[in-house]
Amino acid sequence: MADAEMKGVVLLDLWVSPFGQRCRIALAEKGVEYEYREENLANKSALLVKSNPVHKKIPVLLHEGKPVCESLIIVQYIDEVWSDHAPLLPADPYARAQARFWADFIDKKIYECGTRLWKLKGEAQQEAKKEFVEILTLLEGELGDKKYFGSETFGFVDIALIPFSSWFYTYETCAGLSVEAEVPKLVAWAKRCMERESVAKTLYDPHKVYEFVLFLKKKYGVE
Ligand SMILES: N[C@@H](CCC(=O)N[C@@H](CS)C(=O)NCC(=O)O)C(=O)O
Ligand SMILES: *[C@@H]1O[C@H](CO)[C@@H](O)[C@H](O)[C@H]1NC(C)=O
Repeated sequence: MADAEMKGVVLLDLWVSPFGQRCRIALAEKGVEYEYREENLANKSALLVKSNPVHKKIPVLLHEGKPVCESLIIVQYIDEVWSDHAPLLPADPYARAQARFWADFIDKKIYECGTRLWKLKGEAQQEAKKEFVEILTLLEGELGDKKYFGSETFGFVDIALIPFSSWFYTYETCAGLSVEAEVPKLVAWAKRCMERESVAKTLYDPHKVYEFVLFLKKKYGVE
């Protein structure tokens, strides 16, 4: 392994990945310096394959040569290692369990349902749309009138969800949906998150994300 990988922090990532963006936001919140390495998923680096032999997916965080995989696990690892900065997870065990529950809910639901919104057509797409609104409504209910999911402080659940906000435009355009009309409080929360430097400098223009999805549509032969 090269010297740079044995020392410090390296992130194997892909610009548009909401999973990778979670890690970038967490590293920025903690003020960690790291080397960002863009992967080409059509031709993965030997380091990626060696570091994540099970899934062979980005993101991977290399800390002093040791790989950590899976974005939510990486964010929790970052929280534990750089514990001298403001915590991302609450201290109370019950509150931690709740935060993990919602992050897990986001993981199980948003990406998969969102993918159906741009990949499918007709009735299947309508079904996905109904489900997507239900998912967002549940999340909006959990947010309630709080500033962030972690009440006054930006934290774990916010980090799990916010990268998907730059995909909302794509979902809306592909499926004929207005996220703001359905869940206005959630959209207001996303705007609040965007005021944080860690988020603003990590997320991409929703139109750029849409262009990327158009490229994916071509690749998968979706109309
Ligand atoms: N559950 C994983 C998901 C990561 C993931 O889906 N990564 C995608 C890019 S967004 C990937 O590397 N795909 C490459 C492949 O499947 O070959 C996480 O949270 O880190
Ligand atoms: C894949 O990447 C390797 C190393 O970065 C390079 O040498 C090789 O030519 C690439 N293969 C293709 C098919 O692009």
